[in-house]
Formats: sequence, structure tokens, C-alpha cells
Amino acid sequence: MEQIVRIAVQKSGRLSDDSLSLIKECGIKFYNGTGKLKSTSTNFPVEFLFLRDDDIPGYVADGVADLGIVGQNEVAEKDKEVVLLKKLGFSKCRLALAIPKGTPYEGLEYFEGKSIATSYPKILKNYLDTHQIKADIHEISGSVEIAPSIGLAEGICDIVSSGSTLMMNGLKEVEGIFNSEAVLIAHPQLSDWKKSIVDKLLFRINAVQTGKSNKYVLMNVPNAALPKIISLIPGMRSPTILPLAEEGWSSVHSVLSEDQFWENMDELRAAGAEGILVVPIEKMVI
Ligand code: PRT
Ligand code: ZN
Repeated sequence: MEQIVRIAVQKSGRLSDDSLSLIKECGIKFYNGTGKLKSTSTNFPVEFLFLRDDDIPGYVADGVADLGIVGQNEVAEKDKEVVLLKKLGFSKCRLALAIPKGTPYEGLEYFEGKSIATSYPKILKNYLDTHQIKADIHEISGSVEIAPSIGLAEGICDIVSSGSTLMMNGLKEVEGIFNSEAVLIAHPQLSDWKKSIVDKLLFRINAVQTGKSNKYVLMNVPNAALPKIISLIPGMRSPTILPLAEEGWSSVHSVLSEDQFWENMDELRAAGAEGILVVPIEKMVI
């Protein structure tokens, strides 16, 4: 039988678009017709299974899929035996406790003996146990935010991103209990051949992520300012320096990290750089 690595991704939802974009940016081509449950790549030995996100940790633990892209919240809640290979940096959110806006709150003891509605009973129970709070956890599968207003619970524990859902339902966030983002998970025992494919995939994901967190910059610099400028932008090995047609000037090319970008920009201008161009990097292999 021909060997293939199976990757479970969310069929349709908040993770889908970013998961598929990442796969495409890794140069993996496949046909994604609407309603398809399975698709094989035409240029990389992987096959995609399109599933509900809740099912992904279980499929990966059982070995039906070798890899999965899913939120950390689902991984923690399902508590299946999977290996977390890589944080993917998208679908960032948090699980938070919230209560009606007008209710005074002085600390976690507020929840002692109270009822809390959530779709994440396991994560919530762990959190409350750690903080020695005994509350009545009421598991519901959706529309958690309306629970207090219909008298189902006194507080909720739900996913928050911008906070606008809480606000619209007259609730306020009082504790963040778990931070989440999309992650790549793997079955704990993969064959050596599958591991080699996973390594290739991770190499590509790293190149895409590194590219995104860096910018390619080009600038004109008077030659007298070159030593100072070079000390500010070491680049991957060292910056590229090319003479300009105008005597006494050079063009300097380098790579700057997104984190320090604006600080670097100010220093470069102060040191005499002008005509600074900033270009996105698609992929970067260090
Ligand atoms: O159908 P399927 O089961 O596959 O999808 P789903 O409906 O269970 O999940 P989906 O697509 O809504 O979310 C998938 C994953 O995206 C989640 O498991 C999280 O890891 C992540 N994620 C990121 C979010 C949010 N942001 C988010 N804002 N998941 C849900 N929300 C919801 C939240 O439940 C609440 O209703 O959005 C509302 C809060 O958003 P704000 O911006 O108003 O605070
Ligand atoms: Zn789901």
C-alpha cells in the first residue's frame, strides 16, 4: 500500500481558512471541493480529512489521522493522548469566567457554591480544583452566554476573543483561565517514514512563520554612516551593500525582525538612512 500521512483539519469554522492557507503557503497542493470529506495532495504525500474540530483530538489519538490542526482548548478539554508539535499562531482566544455586568466581584471565591455554565467542563474543573473552589459545573453545548439571563447559571466559562459577545449579553469577564491558539498535534507513535514527512512539513511551517515575523528592508545610506548602520542591522549573516550610481552613497539590504521593527526604523533614520523600503518575506530558511 502506498504510504501517506493523514492530516485532520476543521471542515468549516473559525480554524478552516487559516489552516488551509498555512498548508498552501507550505506549497502543498490539493483540491478542496465543497462538501468533500477527504482530499489527497497532488505534490506531497499527505491526505486531508475534513472534520468537526471536536473530533480531531480523538481521531489523532486513535491513529485514524496522523496529524491534526485544532485549538488548544479542544486538545485540553478532550484530554486524549496526542503530542503537541507546534503552536501555529492563529485562532488566538482565551477561556474566561464571566458574570452579569452589575454583580460585584472581589475574587474567585465569588464562584464558591455557585453554578457555572460551560462547554469546557474538564478545563474548568481543573482550574477550580487547583484554586480549591467548589462550584456546580453545568455542561451545555452552545449559546453559553445566555445561561445567566435565562436563570440557568450564575456565571459562565466560555471562549472570549474580542469580548463583544460578553458585552452584548450583559456579562463581564472576571478571570482568564486558559489561553489558546491553533496547534499542530500528532499521534504519539508514528512510523519512521511518517516522522520523516512530518519533519519536512515542520521545516516548511517554520520557514513560513519565520518569513512572516521578518521583513526585508532596503535603504540608501551615505558611505560615512555605513559602520553605524551595519551595527544596527546585522541581518541573517551580514547586510548586503551595493554602491549607488551617485558617488558616496550605498544601498543596504537586510532582514529585520517584526518585533523590533519600529525601534530599528527610528535608529536607522537617526543614523542617516533614507529611502527606506520594507518588503514582506514569503518564506525564510535560516
Ligand atoms: O463545527 P465545529 O464543531 O467544527 O466548530 P465549532 O463551532 O465548535 O468551533 P468554531 O469554528 O466556532 O471555533 C473553532 C476554534 O476557534 C475554537 O475551538 C477556538 O480554538 C478558536 N476560536 C478563536 C474561537 C473564537 N476565537 C471565538 N471567538 N472559538 C469560538 N469563539 C466564539 C465564542 O464561543 C463566543 O461565542 O466567539 C464568541 C466570542 O467571541 P468575541 O469576539 O465576541 O469575544
Ligand atoms: Zn466544535
